[in-house]
Amino acid sequence: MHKSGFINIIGNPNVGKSTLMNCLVGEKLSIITSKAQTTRHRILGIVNGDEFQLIFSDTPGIVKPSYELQNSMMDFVKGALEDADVLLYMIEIGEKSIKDKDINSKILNSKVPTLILLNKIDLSNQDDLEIAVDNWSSQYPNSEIFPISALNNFNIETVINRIIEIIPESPPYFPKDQLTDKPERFFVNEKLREKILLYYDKEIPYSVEVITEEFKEEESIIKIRTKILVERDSQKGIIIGHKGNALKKIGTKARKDLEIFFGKKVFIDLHVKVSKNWRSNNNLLKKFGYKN
Ligand SMILES: Nc1nc2c(ncn2[C@@H]2O[C@H](COP(=O)(O)OP(=O)(O)OP(=O)(O)O)[C@@H](O)[C@H]2O)c(=O)[nH]1
Ligand SMILES: [Mg+2]
Repeated sequence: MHKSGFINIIGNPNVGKSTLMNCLVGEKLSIITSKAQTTRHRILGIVNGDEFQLIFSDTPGIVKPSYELQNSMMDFVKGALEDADVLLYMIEIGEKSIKDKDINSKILNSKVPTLILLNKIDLSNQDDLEIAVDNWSSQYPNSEIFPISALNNFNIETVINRIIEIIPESPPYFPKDQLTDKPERFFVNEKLREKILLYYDKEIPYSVEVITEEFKEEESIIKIRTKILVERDSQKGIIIGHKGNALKKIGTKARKDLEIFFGKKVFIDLHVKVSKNWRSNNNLLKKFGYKN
């Protein structure tokens, strides 16, 4: 008997969805930073066993959209609420309730088995944890609550075993050696965006899009050409920095990570371009993979 299922991870920004995803898959598929709205796409991570295939979806954190890109991000979340075999609703210690009314009623009335994952318990203590678990179990009697630490790989095995029990009998949806639905270029873009989130402040990371235009794998090296888009001229100068030093720094950091990820030497040719208000431009959002 073979089982397969779509297991979708949703929750507020910064609760640790991507940390969980990488922990489950055992690869650095999703980028992780301490800034909210690190994840902008829906990313599949596939875990294969002899008798099961678990297709996890990492999704953007739930926000009230204030520009078109955020609308698209929320469409990824809505999609993930609709097509799950198992929903993983992630919360972090300290969170008391689900603030978004629509999502709250979806979770309350969900016909799909829902596991509430109470994350970051390494930051808590036994007493507070018990209070938190009681609070969530009484609010969501139809869901199961699992205290976890995605960062420390604590109690993750229990969650996986429960998921395997729940998912239906089905042949695999993807080839058994496939890890994700995203192409190699996507991971280049994301790695650069991770460095931009880490090394620039305020609006900069949120105004940036990264597009890899060329990815040429040769015998001993991968040659990559990538464009960093910003919304305004002033942001271009900030990204490049004095004598180009800021751009050089993130390029080098991204390259080193990508060499490990791809297991090969990498060369990146980086350019910065202004694309006025790309975050609100439907055609560009479509081109960048945020809309169908
Ligand atoms: N202490 C602690 N920190 C954690 C844990 N899991 C994640 N974090 C941290 O929380 C921050 C956010 O983690 P992410 O995995 O990027 O969170 P996310 O939910 O994917 O965030 P968005 O993509 O912005 O929605 C990072 O600094 C992680 O290191 C945990 O179990 N314990
Ligand atoms: Mg994330």
